[in-house]
Amino acid sequence: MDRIWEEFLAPYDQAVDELKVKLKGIRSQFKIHKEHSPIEFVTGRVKSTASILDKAERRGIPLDKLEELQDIAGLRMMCQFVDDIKTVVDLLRKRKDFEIVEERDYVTQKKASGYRSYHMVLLYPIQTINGEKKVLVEIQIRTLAMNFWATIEHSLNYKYSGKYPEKIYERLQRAAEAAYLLDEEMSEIKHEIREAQAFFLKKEIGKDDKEG
Ligand code: 0O2
Ligand code: 0O2
Repeated sequence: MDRIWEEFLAPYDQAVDELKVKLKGIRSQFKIHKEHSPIEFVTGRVKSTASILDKAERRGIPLDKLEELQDIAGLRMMCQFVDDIKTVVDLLRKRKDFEIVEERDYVTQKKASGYRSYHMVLLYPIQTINGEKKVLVEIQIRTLAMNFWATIEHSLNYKYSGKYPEKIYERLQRAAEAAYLLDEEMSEIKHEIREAQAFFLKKEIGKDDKEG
């Protein structure tokens, strides 16, 4: 990679590295408190130079304005259940180490492709030898089912450059529906588990009262 790219991408690398530690730290804190973690796992990446140039061209963004792209630094937070997404969003809104500049809710308003995910765009400050520098970072928050669908669709998109044969398009739509139903089913099970736990807790308390 040439020096200009290296210099340009360094702050994004730093932002992704720092945020990965911080966001994974949220999961660890839930674990320490023996509570259900709304975060299953976290991944992060800096966009490749080829993808940056590609997106800038599609958007008509000149080379001296590349920092306008919101997802050069990108993180993904995967959740087990749909309502964990809201918990994560609320946790991020309370943080003081970055500013949220935009939110896009594709969970309640899925994209025409079938894509579902909650996007947050942050202005994240990094400390450099030349002082503070703020960079845009995109965080995608989604369930494991949403992630499965998006990962498969993303690779197919590469193959067909977004122009799917009718059959594949229909299957992707059906797969998106199946992923949605899977999330619904899992939410139901989660509810059942909580009810069962509450029931047993009540029974235990009742037993203690009689014995005591
Ligand atoms: P643990 O204890 O394994 O959960 P790194 O820089 O090494 O921290 P990197 O390079 O970002 O991580 O790796 P990647 O592939 O982005 O994955 C980050 C974390 O997500 C890793 O966990 C993976 O194990 C986990 N991960 C990736 N894909 C899946 C998946 O499909 N399901 C689950 N459950 N986890 C996945 P850690 O941080 O090593 O910790
Ligand atoms: P990457 O690194 O390949 O994932 P645009 O980027 O023009 O589509 P916008 O408004 O800039 O749109 O941002 P949007 O749609 O909120 O988020 C863009 C990112 O969300 C994409 O990044 C994908 O990661 C993800 N995404 C959005 N729509 C879809 C979809 O239909 N299928 C899948 N699989 N992912 C989607 P990039 O640019 O693809 O980068």
